[in-house]
This record gives sequence, structure tokens and C-alpha cells, in this order.
Amino acid sequence: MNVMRGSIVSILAAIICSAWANLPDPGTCGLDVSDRIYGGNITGLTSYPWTAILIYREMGQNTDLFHCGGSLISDQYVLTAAHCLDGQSDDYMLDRIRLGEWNLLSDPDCDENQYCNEPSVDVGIEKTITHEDYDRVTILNDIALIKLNQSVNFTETISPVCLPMSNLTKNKNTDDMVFTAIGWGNTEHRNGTYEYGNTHKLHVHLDGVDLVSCNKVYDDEITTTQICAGAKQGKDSCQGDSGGGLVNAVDGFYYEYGIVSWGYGCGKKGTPGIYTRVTSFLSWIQNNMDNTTVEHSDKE
Ligand code: 4AZ
Repeated sequence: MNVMRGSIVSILAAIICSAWANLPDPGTCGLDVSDRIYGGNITGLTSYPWTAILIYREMGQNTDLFHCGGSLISDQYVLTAAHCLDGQSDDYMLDRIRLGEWNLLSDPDCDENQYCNEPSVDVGIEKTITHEDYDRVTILNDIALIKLNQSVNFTETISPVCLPMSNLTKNKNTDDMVFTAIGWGNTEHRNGTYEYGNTHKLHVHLDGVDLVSCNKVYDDEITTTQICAGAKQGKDSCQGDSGGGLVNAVDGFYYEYGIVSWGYGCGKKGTPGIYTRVTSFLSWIQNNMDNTTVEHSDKE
């Protein structure tokens, strides 16, 4: 009987795992070995190893421009905000994605004890997939995938974040969460150059804010497909952090619950930042990653 039950469980697990085979399991994803952002702190050298930075170029210029982040969710896909891919033209284009970055101005990156990371890795783009209902006026469905033109090897500084796909993680009440936002966006000290917001990867802790309170500030514009977080004086994501992750650790592994989207200003007391709610888009993510099977209705 036990043997039978065991084999039924393995068969079920195999079906479920094969349905999500292109997304890694917790333990492969969500690792953090160490412990823009307004009011943030510089992260550890190897912290939040899924953090990607999008690199843009202007036609005929050799300068890299850093205006958005993203998160590695598998060995070939980066999750970001649709508005990070909006407004491209022949003159201004997303050029490539950098993984394993910490300090934009040095390579390799080393800490004060001369411990150094492996050099960051720049990867080309095979294609970008913007949500078909992304609306640049309401900024709803602000989500996009970037398929890299090669699969990347996972290292100490490059590994994916988990998506909240299990019943436990996807049904958690985000109003009670203390999230972490990560990025190179503008800080209170530097109002952003044209090139980047902040040199180092920063993180800040942000409380979830319920939709009713959030909509008092945002005139009922915010929907259940978004998360509000922050609202403490001086603590926020900001311009340049867009596309990056709003994460929460569950049982020791990090899950991406939100994507930095927009907000009224940055770091204003009582004004939360707005994030795309990842659990509202799990099917969209899965359906838009290549080589997927379709039998995932049991997971959402
Ligand atoms: C932006 O402009 C932006 N305070 C991102 C996040 C927030 C505000 C603005 C949230 O990309």
C-alpha cells in the first residue's frame, strides 16, 4: 500500500514537475547566500543573484545606459516590466542584459577584504515578449519577458529567483509581507545621471500595503493585478529600478511577488510604490516561455 501510494505520489510529482520543467525548483532558484532604491543599503557582493540589469544604447553612441532591471527566472529568461521595453526606436534600443553585476563601475567587483566576484556576464537578446494588454496610459499589465540568446550557467553570482507557483507561496497574503526591492535606480543622494541611478546594487525593505489604503492615495486606479508596497518616508524603489523584483523569502528561498512598475514620486511618506503582481500573470509567463507543456491548470 505504501509502495503504491509512493508511486502515485511520484507519478503526480512527475506530471506537475514536467508541466513546469522550464522553471527551476526552490533550491535551484531563490538562493541568497548573504543576509533604486530610496533609503536602501548596498547589498552583499553575491546577494540576490537573479538580479539583471538592462543595458540600452543610443544609435551611434558607445555609452551604456542603465534604466531598468529584471530578474532571471530560468537559464534563459529574464522577467521585467513592459514599460522597460516601451519607447524603443531605431535611435534607442535595448542592447543586452548583464547578469552577476554589483558595482557598475568596476569589473571584477571586490569587497573591502579583497574578496572578488567572477566578472559579470553580458548576454544578448533573442527576443522580447511584452504583455499583449500592456497599457501605457493606465500602466496595467506592466510585465514582459526577455529571452536570452543563450542559456546561462548558474554560479554564485548568477542564479534564478523562484516564482510563487506552489499553493503555499501563491496564496500568501501580500498585505502582511515585508518585501525586499533590489536595483540600481535613483537614490535620495543622487538624482540620477543620464547613464544610471546608483553605482552599486541596493536593497530596501518595504511593507505590503492593502489595496483599499493604496487606492485612497491612487484614486482607485490600482487593481488586484498590482501590489502596493512601501509608504514609509525615504524608503522606496525609484526611477531606474523598474522591471526589478519585489521579493519575499518563504521557507528560506526567495520568490518574486512583484515587478517594480511606477508610483507617485519616490520615498514620500504615505505614498506606496506600485508593482505588477506576479501571481496574476503565472499563466501568461508560462505560456510565453518556449518549450513548455500545457498541463498546468492544476497549478493555478
Ligand atoms: C519609475 O519612474 C518609478 N516609487 C519606479 C518606481 C516608483 C516610482 C517611479 C515607485 O520608474
